[in-house]
Amino acid sequence: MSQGQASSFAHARALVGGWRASGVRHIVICPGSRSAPVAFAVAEAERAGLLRVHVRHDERAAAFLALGLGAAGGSPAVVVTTSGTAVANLHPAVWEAWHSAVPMILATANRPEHLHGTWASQTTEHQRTVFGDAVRLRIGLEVVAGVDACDDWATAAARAVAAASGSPGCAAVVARPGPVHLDLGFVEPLVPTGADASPSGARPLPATGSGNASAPMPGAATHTLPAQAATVVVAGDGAGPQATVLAEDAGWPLFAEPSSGAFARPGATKVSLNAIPAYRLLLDTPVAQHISRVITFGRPTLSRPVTALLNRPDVEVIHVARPGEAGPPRVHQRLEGRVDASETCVHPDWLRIWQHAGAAAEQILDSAGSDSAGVKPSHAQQLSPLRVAELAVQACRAEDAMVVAASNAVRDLDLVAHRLPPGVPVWANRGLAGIDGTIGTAIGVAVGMRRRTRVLAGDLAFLHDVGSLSVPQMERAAVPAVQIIVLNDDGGGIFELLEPAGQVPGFGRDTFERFFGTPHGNGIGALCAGFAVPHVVVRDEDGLRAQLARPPAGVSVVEVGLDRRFRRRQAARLQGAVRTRLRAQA
Ligand SMILES: Cc1ncc(C[n+]2csc(CCOP(=O)(O)OP(=O)(O)O)c2C)c(N)n1
Repeated sequence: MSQGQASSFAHARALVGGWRASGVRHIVICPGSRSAPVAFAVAEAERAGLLRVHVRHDERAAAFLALGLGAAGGSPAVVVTTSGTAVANLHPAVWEAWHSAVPMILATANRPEHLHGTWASQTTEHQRTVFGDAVRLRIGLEVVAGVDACDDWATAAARAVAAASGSPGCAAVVARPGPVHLDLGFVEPLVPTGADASPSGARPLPATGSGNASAPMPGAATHTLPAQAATVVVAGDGAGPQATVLAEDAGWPLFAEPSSGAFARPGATKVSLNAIPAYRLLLDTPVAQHISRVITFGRPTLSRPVTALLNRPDVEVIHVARPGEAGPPRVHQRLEGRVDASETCVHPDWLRIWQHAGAAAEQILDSAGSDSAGVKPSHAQQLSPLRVAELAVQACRAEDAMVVAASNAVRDLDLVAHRLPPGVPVWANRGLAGIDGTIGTAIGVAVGMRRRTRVLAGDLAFLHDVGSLSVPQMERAAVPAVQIIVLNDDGGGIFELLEPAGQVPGFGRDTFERFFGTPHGNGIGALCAGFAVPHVVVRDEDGLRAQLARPPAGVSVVEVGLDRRFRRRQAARLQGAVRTRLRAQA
């Protein structure tokens, strides 16, 4: 730290320079007065073409946009906010980033520490620690009159990038990608003055830490598992192709969640034959009784049948973890590093049995829209939700991306995701599986990956994040096509499949509707119109196909009307049909 004058703006400029030098490419900034020094420093960098800047009013939407940008790969995106409640609005995305290991930096402006807890406007003593233990690293910085700490701020910026990226040895609580909080105490003046040096006169940046933003590679250790006939590989969210390689090399069935990234080996042009279609429908059939060992990768939290499998007392669970990742609660062995099998599966029939079972389930799914399987949609709707997911998958090209909301959307996709071209990245906020932030995340993924992106979301997930449709006019042209397919069943369809929709003594359907089904009647088209977002309603397959074939530029919405009660009938009949077919084949 050197003595001498340096303004809030000079410190903010050093901070932004530190981020840039460490590989940050995207800044999401929300308007505010206390954060003005950073706004001007960011404006300067944007003007020089050094950063891509996104402006959002709603800090919750801003943070989910940053989450999507970080999920798209590469360096963390930075979210900049003013002080006070603005900061608390970042919290949902911070939790999601923590649990799904997405790099992200929260840069929150504040008043100097001596004003915290003094009733100074928009200032709280809780801001600096608001995220508790849910950040990998927290750094408080202060501008002190008469002190030039610009080098310290640039160094802190680099440390934040390293910690958010999961680089080891940078004082982060866990060496995994995740959120990092920089709380910035600024003093007046909050805008640049004539005394601030021009950018060309800015001092050279001090040497910065590692800007390596790639996910940490598993350690060098190699573990060899004894091949054993009754093993399956479960690839949860974020598992990656290591799961595919193990399943293929050992000849084991692979149960891959849609956001596992494990449908194909690296470089493969076809989906792995080990990936078992509709695996979750098979876990309630006799073939699953033989499973004695499960190897898990990533975060398998999507379906109850998989959770039940992992909790079966006769099943051994081995989790292949990334550094700092705990694994499922009931795990017999936790391995870090490379895992392979000692020999190929001694019973090749094991894989074949599962492949046949998967093919049978797939046939039933294919007929799910017809009378023959007894799972025809009601008269009120022409399309079943599964068919919508299937058509969305069919429309995807290898250059596209897909983002899927929590609740039924991701579970529908789970049954058809193996039909996506292997190059299509699928993102789901599975860290905490909230229905919030889907639209913001999707825009972030599309912008960060520069890919046309399809989004599958229920109506409540859509409404929850409708504010993310608010993209500043001058940024719209730079957003790739983000086509949001809203499965509108007027409420929470997933609850139709859960206990509250069953017989609950003393309570009837009216209670279910009021507290779980929660019909809202909101006009999705009218909301879209307010945001100048193109919107269409489709009623049949041809209509949906036509829309999927030519998504307009930028954000757009395709609304499909569905019957919520149909969910329960369809789920029961599908499961029943699969069980009956496999029993007949046994
Ligand atoms: C932020 C958040 N709030 C509440 C929930 C609980 N929740 C889970 S699913 C669901 C309903 C979702 O409805 P919708 O998005 O329309 O999808 P559907 O269930 O109809 O498929 C709710 C409220 C949640 N997961 N996340």
